[in-house]
Amino acid sequence: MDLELLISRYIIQESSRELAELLESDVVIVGAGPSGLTAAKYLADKKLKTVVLEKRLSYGGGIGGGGSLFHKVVVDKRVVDILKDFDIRYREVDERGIYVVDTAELMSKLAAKALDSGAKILFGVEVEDLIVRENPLTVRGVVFKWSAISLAGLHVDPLFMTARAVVDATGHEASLINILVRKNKIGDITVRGERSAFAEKAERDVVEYTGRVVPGLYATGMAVAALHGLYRMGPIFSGMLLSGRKVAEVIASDLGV
Ligand code: 48F
Repeated sequence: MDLELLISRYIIQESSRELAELLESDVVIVGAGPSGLTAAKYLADKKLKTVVLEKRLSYGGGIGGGGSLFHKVVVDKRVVDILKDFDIRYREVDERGIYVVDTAELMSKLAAKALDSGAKILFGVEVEDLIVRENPLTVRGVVFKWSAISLAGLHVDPLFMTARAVVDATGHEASLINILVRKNKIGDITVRGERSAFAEKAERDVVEYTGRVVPGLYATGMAVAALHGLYRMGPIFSGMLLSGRKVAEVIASDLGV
């Protein structure tokens, strides 16, 4: 048998088999940035079937850009336990509890530990809508297609993936929350858009406001800042990691695990 045939057969067979299983997940996280990847590990640790859908062909979101392309980002002492959970090395640079981490190490280890814990990460998948039910408005999953389809400008119907919890980890875009509000005419939720820089307050508030948006839909990371009109913090990432861990805790509690 030709090797070319085997290559194609096993890629399609194994991907389809796994994808079919993931269509009924416990948690779908949209966006493989720092908050989404952190949430994925802690949710998978709870044995929840967790999948991260990322529209690009790589994980890390805004981490790779570091601070204006410098290859380090800052974290503070509040996340030392999270860095240890992920085996991420850090260097203390200031006695006020300021540390720096390497961007390549941060993004790869967040992803590696999420995968080790059992989460799946699928690249090139764009979420373009939500599955909803009414009274009360509840999110039951996502509507997705391969990113290449939208990049090519093709009109192709998408597919569905159901979940007990969907997480908007799409960053500044807050894609899912914007879709929820725009397509379902929700009067009482407004995406306020993030404010100018006030790093210290932003770092605290983004964690405090992390949580459930409507039943079935949760927000983490900069999507929280966009929703609630919070300040921006720039390339300090403690808030993102703490927000990811918090959303995992909220979901685990809501799902009773
Ligand atoms: O932007 P991103 O890194 O989100 P985050 O976890 O972290 C924000 C920080 O990186 C930084 C910051 C904090 O200091 O300000 O910006 O909140 O990652 C979001 C990911 O979601 C993907 C996008 O490609 C990125 O990798 N994404 C966005 N919309 C969709 C999506 C979508 N509709 N479907 C799939 N993936």
